[in-house]
Amino acid sequence: MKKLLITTDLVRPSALQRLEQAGFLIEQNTTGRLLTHQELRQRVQDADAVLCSIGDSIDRAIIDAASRVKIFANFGVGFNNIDWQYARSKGIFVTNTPDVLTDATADITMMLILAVARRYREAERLMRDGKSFIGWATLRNLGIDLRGKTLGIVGFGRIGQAVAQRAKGFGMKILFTKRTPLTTDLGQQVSFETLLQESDVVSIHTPLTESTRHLFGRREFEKMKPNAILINTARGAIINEADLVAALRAGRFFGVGLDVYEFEPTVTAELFEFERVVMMPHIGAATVETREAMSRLCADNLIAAFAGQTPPNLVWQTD
Ligand code: 8YV
Repeated sequence: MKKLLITTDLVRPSALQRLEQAGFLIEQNTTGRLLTHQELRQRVQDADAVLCSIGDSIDRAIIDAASRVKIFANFGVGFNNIDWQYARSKGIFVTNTPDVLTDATADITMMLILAVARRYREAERLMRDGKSFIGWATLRNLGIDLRGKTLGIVGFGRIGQAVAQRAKGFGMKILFTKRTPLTTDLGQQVSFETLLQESDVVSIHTPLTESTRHLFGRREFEKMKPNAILINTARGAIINEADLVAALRAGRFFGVGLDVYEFEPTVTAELFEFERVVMMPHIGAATVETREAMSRLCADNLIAAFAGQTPPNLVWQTD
């Protein structure tokens, strides 16, 4: 029997069943929380495979302890939580779940853009407080139109492009940054500087790497239009949250929409002070269909690894 440690409760029953049928003996984390580093280190010792989530830090200490592990199958497209170069150097497969969550994440990005632009939170609160419909206050609830506005997409991979497709339907002009040159009908490739200066809405869709950590801080906020909207559905640490709070306090931004946080699962408390900040609990990929598909991909990768095949979603083959 090959022992599979599953650290997360996100995996759907259909995939669990498939894995059992494929001969995996499943040990699931049933604590209802993330495993601590120490618990993880202990539990990987007798595992042959690990299905982990982006909340697990798979660092050198974990990889060294995982002497029998053949594959870390990450439940997520992002894999900044895994020292994959080190794992690879030790002959361990590392896989992720690309493509299947592109639409769900692009959808939630549009949801955040619309929620901030139309001041959804304030309007909703007025309703619940019974303070709406007390006459039409002309200046109350005034949002901004998306048509004719410029959306700057930082990182133009699968999710960035899916956001561009949606935003074009809303009549937005698209600017984007990307490491490699790209000519496309979806929008215009520009420098990061130009994107910051010209966008009414800036949306982040780049992976978290050493070069994108704190890509957004005080200097970048100052270059943006003072009334811009900032959206992050990628990784929290791409934004320096202390600088974000300072910029919000200084009255910058029409509003901010966040699905991810620098110190996840902890949320910087000051962010709750601002009515103009719309926050979601990292639910970009949280739809029934997407979770099902992510579970399926994890199972595909695990099963392939033990069938003498190359798993289909090796992270070092990511474009
Ligand atoms: C997932 C994510 O919900 O896929 C990713 O990279 O950040 C999320 O949308 C997460 O993977 C759950 O582990």
